[in-house]
Amino acid sequence: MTKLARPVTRDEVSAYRTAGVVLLKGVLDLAAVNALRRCIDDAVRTIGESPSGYDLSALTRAIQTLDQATLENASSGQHDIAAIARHIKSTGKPFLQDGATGKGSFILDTGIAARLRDFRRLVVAGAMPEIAASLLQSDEVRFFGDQVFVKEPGTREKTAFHQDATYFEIDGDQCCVLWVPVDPVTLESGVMEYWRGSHRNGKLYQPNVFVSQAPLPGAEGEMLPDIEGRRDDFDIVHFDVEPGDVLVHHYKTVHGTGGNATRYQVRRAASIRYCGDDIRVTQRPWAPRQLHHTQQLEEGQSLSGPDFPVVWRRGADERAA
Ligand SMILES: O=C(O)CCC(=O)C(=O)O
Repeated sequence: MTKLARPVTRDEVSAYRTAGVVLLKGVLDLAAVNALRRCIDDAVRTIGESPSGYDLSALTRAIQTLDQATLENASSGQHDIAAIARHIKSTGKPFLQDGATGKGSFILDTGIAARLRDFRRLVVAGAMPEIAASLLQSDEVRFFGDQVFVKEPGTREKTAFHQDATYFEIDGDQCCVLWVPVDPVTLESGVMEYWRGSHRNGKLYQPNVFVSQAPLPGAEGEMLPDIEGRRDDFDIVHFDVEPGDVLVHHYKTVHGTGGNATRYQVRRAASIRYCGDDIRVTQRPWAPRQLHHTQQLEEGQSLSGPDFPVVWRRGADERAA
């Protein structure tokens, strides 16, 4: 029995392959959207318990406004704010902010499925695995990981253009990222923008710290071109979305978002990643540590074990045609 509100069409599969991104309108039902919204709100409410939760706006403000002594004192056990500040300053790359009031926060958390049971149930047993299966065309689909991204009204911080692949310690073609909004989102409130076709240019780009093009410490890869500064030189697309819609991109498609310049509209979304058969483990020592992972996989291995559960199997979970 399908859990989708409607099937994914052949045209949508071919758009995903060609453009590296596709908008699936109205593919989730109201119950799924409401359940995900509750989970995102829970994740934000309990962010203090997360080993990987950040208020990126507060971090940016601390770095921009405080002196070194204060930064040293502000370093919590969870995040070494002073080290992050020193690194960003040393690259000379500016923070990417737009004209919003600055009253809101950009909140980011990783690994919610490992700490919130309802969230895990949704990403492992809800409608999302079926979406991934339709697009990846794989015999098996495994859950790979998740983040939530919340931009409150008045959030200035953009999400710098980046490519997910070099944050992940995997290689291959069959990895897709579902960006699932639980609010209406437009360019003004920070919808995703994608460099269409960039998943096929054969490049692996240096990952950055999200609020700036400053690369992650020790990161290897090509330097991303200055998309923020020369937008017209790139085929950038965006899609306004509503709850029930899902945007899916290939993990090598370059993308980013603006701040949230609205006065009242919060922008909450979950980013949920799935892998297919051809994905293999590779070492990327600069990749953010996945503190919730319980196992260490070796270079070249397929994904396996409880961190990467099988969420869909051809035959067993396939919808009857
Ligand atoms: O929501 C955002 O601001 C960024 C999301 C993102 O980069 C992702 O889902 O891969």
